Amino acid sequence: MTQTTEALQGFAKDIVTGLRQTPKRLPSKYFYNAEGDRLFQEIMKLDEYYLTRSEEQIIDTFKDEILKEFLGEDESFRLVELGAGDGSKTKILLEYFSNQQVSFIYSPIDISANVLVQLKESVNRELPKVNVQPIEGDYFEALAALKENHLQKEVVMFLGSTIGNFSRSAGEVFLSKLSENMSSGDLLFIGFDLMKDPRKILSAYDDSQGVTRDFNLNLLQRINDELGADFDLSKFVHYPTYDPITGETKSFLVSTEEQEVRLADVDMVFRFKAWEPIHTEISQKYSCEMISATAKATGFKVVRHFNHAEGLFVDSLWEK
Ligand code: AVI
Repeated sequence: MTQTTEALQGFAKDIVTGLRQTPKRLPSKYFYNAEGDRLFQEIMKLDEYYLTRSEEQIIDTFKDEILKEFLGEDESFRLVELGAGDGSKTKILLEYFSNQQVSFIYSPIDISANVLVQLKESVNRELPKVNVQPIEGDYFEALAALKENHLQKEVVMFLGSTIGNFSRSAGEVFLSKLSENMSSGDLLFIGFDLMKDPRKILSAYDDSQGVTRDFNLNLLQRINDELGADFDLSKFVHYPTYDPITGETKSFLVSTEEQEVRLADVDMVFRFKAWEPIHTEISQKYSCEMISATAKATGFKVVRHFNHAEGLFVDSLWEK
């Protein structure tokens, strides 16, 4: 019997809701199953994907100035990281702070206990002097709990241009909620990918080895695996676009022919016209003016921008 969308939960509900929309869309947060995580690690090593290397360069170049800004007049702080992943960029800072005998606590927040256990183990192994206090749960709930028991300045880090995976308006809603859950004087250290040569941006999302294509298509494979669907991956093409006016990079999977796809577990069939797209991801690029306007609109004041040497990326420091 066909289920109503209301009766479905979580993954199934989001997928069905997205495929029922016109144009069809799928949430990019579902890229990150085990295979998606592996492919994203591969993407970060690609020549064309300049984002990770650029941010690493900023953090490494400015680590002493970043520390001065984080400390300000205070003697200690809590470094709260949203979505740390394997923490490779963060470890540059953790190592430097630890060598400088700074008093700080590192609190990565993640919804996955498994991610936190692995991260804590690797930081303990590589940097045994760092005091790691992971927090499992939703970002805003975790920040609200810290705010209630505010013992020292919090420095929230949101690296990697993850904010770019929200549209500008959704990003503003997210950052406003973040600001509501921080105290006056707390800091936000946030990575933005900058607008630049459109061809450079586009090739970062359309690499020559096809890793980003596989990353995008893996979402259909995940729906096959988890919802008993019969997407034929060879009948969809990966198609990224970049709009140099708005700074939006969008990724699509385009159906190469008219076809039907059945999601057996929810007993639903979705029809695709020839060349009908599914919008799977947004990767918003910013100008410095857009970053400042975003800070202002969401309850923050820009302290300073840490710029990449060739202007590819910026880590921006904001104060609540
Ligand atoms: C995680 N996020 C910032 C990446 C980005 O650049 O938007 C995800 C990604 N999508 C395709 N390549 C990388």
